[in-house]
Amino acid sequence: MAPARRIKTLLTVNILFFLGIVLFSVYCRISERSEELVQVSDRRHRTWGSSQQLLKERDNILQRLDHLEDVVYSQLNGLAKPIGLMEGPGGLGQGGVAATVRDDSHEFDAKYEDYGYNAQLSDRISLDRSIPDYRPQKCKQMTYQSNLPQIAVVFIFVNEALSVILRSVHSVVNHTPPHLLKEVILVDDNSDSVELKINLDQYINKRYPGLVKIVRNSKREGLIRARIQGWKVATAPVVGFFDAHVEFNVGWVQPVLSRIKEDHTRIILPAIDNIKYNTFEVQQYANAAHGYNWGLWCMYIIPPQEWLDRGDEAAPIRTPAMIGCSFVVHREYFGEIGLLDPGMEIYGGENIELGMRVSETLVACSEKETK
Ligand SMILES: [Mn+2]
Repeated sequence: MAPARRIKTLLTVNILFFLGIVLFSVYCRISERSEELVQVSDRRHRTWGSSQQLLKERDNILQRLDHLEDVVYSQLNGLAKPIGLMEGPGGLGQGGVAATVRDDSHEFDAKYEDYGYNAQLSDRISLDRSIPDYRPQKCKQMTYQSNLPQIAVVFIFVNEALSVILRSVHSVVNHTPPHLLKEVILVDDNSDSVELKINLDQYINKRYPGLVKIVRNSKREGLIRARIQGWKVATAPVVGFFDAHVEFNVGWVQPVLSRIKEDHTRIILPAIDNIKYNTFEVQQYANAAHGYNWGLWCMYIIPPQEWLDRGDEAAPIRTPAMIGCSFVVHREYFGEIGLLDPGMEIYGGENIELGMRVSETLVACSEKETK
């Protein structure tokens, strides 16, 4: 039995020795691996560290851009502040809802009387306020060519409130694609107010250099010759004539320019809603054509039967008369047909006279507001 026990002992020793070697090599491998792991995790840590740094740098750049944006905004906003007005989104009258201001001072009453609307309230409503989009639903889905002709927008005024004029300018700039708006022309028909001279000039020259031009009549010419004055200064192929108390809405210009591009002998009347004179609330007006009564006084009329039969509220409406405070025409064509009659002194005849000379269209898809 003794040799068998010896063999057994030797075998056990061998196995233990073998196991020892295996365990030792496993131990070595594990320690190597853990060193590698340490290195890898170090590397990872370092990469993480550098990406942290990148993030920090990016944050710094973003912060600087934010700061720059603030500076630019306050510079721009600062332009309206010295003249007591407000720019930017939000505030009173935002979204075209009724605004009120509690003030029964004499100044308040005087301004009401001077302008026929609540000018003091207007001064407190942002020049960039939003208004509701009352266009027919279908108009919002329509698409237009991108290579439409450019437009010059002419605003005529006499003794209008500065904030109302500037809101007209802001809203047309805000709601017209820049590549389609060649210029805005303000024709001052010899206003008396000082703020419409110095403040308006300074503000416009800083805020819209090169885009907005101011033309001043040295004597009161009346609205017809004031519009002709604007037409003479315009250089864009299409000219739009508006009172300086309007607010334009999104997508107003594309349908107008498309119709004129198709046929340059059309005069287009953008559809109109109402801005209430006392609260500046924007009220929707139904689609209508423009007509006149036996006294040649203008009036809204029901659209023609053929338009009603079509059942398409986004379709343009043919109309026998026009409206003087909102029409767009091809510049050269307007010259060819003899413009507006410069012998006219005041409001009320041009809308019928011009309507008789041309075939025209009202575009329901083009929305803007007036008081
Ligand atoms: Mn008007």
